[in-house]
Amino acid sequence: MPADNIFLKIIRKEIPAKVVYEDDQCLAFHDVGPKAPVHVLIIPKKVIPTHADITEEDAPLIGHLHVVAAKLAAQLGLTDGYRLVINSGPHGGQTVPHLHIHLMGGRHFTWPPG
Ligand code: DGP
Repeated sequence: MPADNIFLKIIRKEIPAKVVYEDDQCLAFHDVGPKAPVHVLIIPKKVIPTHADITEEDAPLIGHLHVVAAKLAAQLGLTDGYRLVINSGPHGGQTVPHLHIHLMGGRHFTWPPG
């Protein structure tokens, strides 16, 4: 059994979150420490610790997360664009060991990232 973490607790409603979308496959909620005017996290309900743990059978689920991201971006008014980020593992800067897509917008982002 994988180690528990804060996002699994949010999925189980054991701790609160500002949820903006939920279905049987995923949950989306505002990041507790937003790095942009809009900063939402989209997470699968399936336990997938990191991007590196994705397998072929997860392809429809991962696609669904991106469809949800695009719909949320539109609903949240990000008509000038947005940035999706997936941090994976220590070098990727991942701090919560449950796969998540950062959806950020409402300001201009630079490249390369830090
Ligand atoms: P990452 O560094 O890619 O693993 O991003 C984890 C994000 O999760 C980070 O931007 C802060 C956010 N976060 C951590 N704990 C909580 C929490 O309890 N609630 C919410 N809403 N966001 C959290």
